[in-house]
Amino acid sequence: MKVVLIVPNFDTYVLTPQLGVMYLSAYLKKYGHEVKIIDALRDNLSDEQILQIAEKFNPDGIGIHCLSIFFNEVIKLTKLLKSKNYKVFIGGVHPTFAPYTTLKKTGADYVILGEGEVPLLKLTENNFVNNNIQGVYSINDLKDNETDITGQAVKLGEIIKNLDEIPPPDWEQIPPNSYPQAPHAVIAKGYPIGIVTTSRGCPFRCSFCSSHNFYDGVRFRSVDNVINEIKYLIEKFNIKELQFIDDNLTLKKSYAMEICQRMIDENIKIDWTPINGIRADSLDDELAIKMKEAGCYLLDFGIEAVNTQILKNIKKGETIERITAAIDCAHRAGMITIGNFIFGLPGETKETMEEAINYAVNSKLDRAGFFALNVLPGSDIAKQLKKEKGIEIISNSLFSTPDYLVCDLTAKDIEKYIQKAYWKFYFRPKILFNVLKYIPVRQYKYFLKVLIKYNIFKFW
Ligand code: B12
Ligand code: SF4
Repeated sequence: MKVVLIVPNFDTYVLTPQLGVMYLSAYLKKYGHEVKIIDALRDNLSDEQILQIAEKFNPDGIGIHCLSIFFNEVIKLTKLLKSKNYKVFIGGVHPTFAPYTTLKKTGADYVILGEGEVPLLKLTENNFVNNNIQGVYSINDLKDNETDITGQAVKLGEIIKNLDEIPPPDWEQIPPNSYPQAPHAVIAKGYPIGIVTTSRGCPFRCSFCSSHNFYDGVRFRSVDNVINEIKYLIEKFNIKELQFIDDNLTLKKSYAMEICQRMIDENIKIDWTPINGIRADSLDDELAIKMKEAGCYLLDFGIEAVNTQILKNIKKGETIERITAAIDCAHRAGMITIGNFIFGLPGETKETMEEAINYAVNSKLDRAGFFALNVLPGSDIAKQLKKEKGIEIISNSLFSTPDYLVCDLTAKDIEKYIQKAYWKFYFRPKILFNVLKYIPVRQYKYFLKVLIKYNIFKFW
């Protein structure tokens, strides 16, 4: 069978390879199917250009990757592809948590829920006819976003328990050096950048996040498997930076220590960072020093809130004292530290936002990100909004403004405090100098785009 997998185009300042579609491509190829990945975001393609490329490949089925933020683009693209009578299926986080709405609004043939490897292979091998494949639904199979037509809760696709059985992502199709600009977080030390995940899932239950509802627990790849992939990326694609995108690379200290030790022992010399952020729980001096020795130059912490009651409200399972201790460890080990805060969480007030700003300014953080709460489909906050107010969440704003209010503040209040936070944090000579020092000239355009998106030039 011939399958096209599409990463849609949308307005963003972040551009990195999508690991999910590369895994799907590699998995389908393992079973003898032909796959073409079209990254319309990287290539800035219009829907018509996507269609032209797809038509040339003459696929039997077309899959679209979908996050909530570009759901509107997915609607338009699917309608165009369906007008040409292609079999279209949509996968990723958004359809997983909003399957019925996705099918209804797009007119796609199927949504594929959860991890896509197994259900997509089954659907492909069945000539794109769904004979009760777990996690695959058409509009006729569903009653709403949570239940199927028989009243049963919708099921996610079958998973591959042993992650080592999934072949390495299909980097050949979208090599790291074809993503020269606007990487994750704008500031990176070296190019090209390789992206790796060592695990899938997260055992925590933060109420603003959907990860724990997408994955059932955590699975780790073997250390050998991860190390081989890193070596492959360096040898084959000459990557100069490595970004781990796990939900939490340091979840299991012994595992993180082993990855670092193997990088040291095998003389793998590369700058790297767990760019999605780590939790503070497992970071101590021993691990921080080992990470630094293995090449880690930056640690990003999901702090979210400073106020004890808010941390409890969001079920973060961490105290601000523990977070501060972890930042101190990273700082002592000589790594750049970033802290990310969310404004507008349940229980937020002007005082608690002020508390967070003061914490950030007085901490050892080198950089900080302040984001408005965006309620993500699949998160516990979204479920609560649905239950209490009947609101069906479509989250597609950019974290500079809240999309749904879950505290007693207005959107304007939250936006204002975000601007204030950025001003107070960054307009200090030492911090400003340190940030500018790390931005390569070619990234200035994107850096400016970020500042504008977050309204940093609007004065408090
Ligand atoms: C790495 C990451 C990033 C990176 C890389 C993004 C990229 N290019 O992929 C960066 C930092 C750039 C990023 C940015 C954003 N991200 Co992000 N990100 C993640 C993270 C931590 C891991 C994603 C990943 O690669 N997982 C590993 C791969 C293997 O899994 P996967 O992508 O989900 O793919 C599997 C399935 O989803 C499915 N699947 C996926 N696509 C398709 C397509 C088809 C046809 C099929 C059948 C199946 C299928 O099969 C895949 C293999 O099993 C997730 C959280 C998480 N744990 O998933 C958040 C997450 C996906 N991001 C999220 C968000 C909100 C964003 C932003 C919108 C933030 C912003 N406002 O700027 C942007 C969007 C930018 C973009 N270009 O997509 C949310 C999405 C929520 C939602 N409902 O859509 C998540 C879930 C985090 C969360 N808070 O809950 N992100
Ligand atoms: S925010 Fe991080 S720690 Fe919390 S549930 Fe999501 S991935 Fe896990």
